Amino acid sequence: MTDHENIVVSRDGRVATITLNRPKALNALNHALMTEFVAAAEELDADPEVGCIVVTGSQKAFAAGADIKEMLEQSYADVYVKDWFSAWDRFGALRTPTIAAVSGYALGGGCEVAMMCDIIVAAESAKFGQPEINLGVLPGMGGSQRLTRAVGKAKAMDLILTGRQIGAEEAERSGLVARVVPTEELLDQVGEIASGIAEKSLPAVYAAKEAVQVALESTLTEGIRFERRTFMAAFAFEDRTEGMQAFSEKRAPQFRHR
Ligand code: CO8
Repeated sequence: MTDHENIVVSRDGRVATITLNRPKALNALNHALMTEFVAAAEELDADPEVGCIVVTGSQKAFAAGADIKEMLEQSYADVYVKDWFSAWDRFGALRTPTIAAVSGYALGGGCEVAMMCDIIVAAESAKFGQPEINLGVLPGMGGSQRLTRAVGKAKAMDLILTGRQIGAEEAERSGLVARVVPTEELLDQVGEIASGIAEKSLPAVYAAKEAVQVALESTLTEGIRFERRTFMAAFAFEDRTEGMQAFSEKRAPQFRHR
């Protein structure tokens, strides 16, 4: 993997980790970081030897938002012509499962990147918020949409209109995060979740992820139809035969596609 200035990419078996690495700016997401991050994520996504991608930051900050100092310099024409930050959409569209391991601040764009991931695991120290309202703007990387889908209108309006931060416990209670773990155990516990996912059958994982995403973007009837057809299509996977055979023979499955 090539050298990066704003991220660190590491591999442990079938699990890849992208660590945001702009400590002086609390991992604020500038254009250079986005470009490196999305390119690295797409490269990992295209590698069938990678079964799960973990995204993390430092203990103090997952990411404190888009880079405010960089944004300050931009005009409307600048951001419109450059389609500012649209590359993040490509990260949200990866097929490989992604887990955000959040410690410290996940604010603004930081919270939005965490929400682009499939699962958020929060350290007890995590703080989530959409403080853009305090800068005279609103969320711009999907926060008003993904947060509302994750936690519902009441809490989304509360967070987006007041700009207040919530801790890990409130975030879990609200449905924003999947699990809360002791801060010092964050990376170990996320590593275990990630390697567990990475050992499953890759086509089944891709299909399951896609089905959940369809739930967020379709009617119930369309979603059920998509799920049923995809479930039936899974009968064509060799790994499905192996999975069911292994169960019948009381042994662990040896998936071929993983
Ligand atoms: N951008 C740029 N620099 C930042 C950012 C940021 N978002 N956050 C922190 N920093 C810098 C600080 O300026 C400081 O740098 P320096 O030492 O050079 O002054 C350094 O990081 C350390 O920060 P603090 O001294 O402020 O640390 P504290 O522990 O006192 O405070 C906070 C931590 C509470 C996280 C505080 O830094 C803060 O409030 N940060 C800003 C949070 C914020 O408002 N985030 C939202 C940004 S807007 C956004 O994300 C919109 C995304 C949509 C873009 C869509 C484009 C189309």
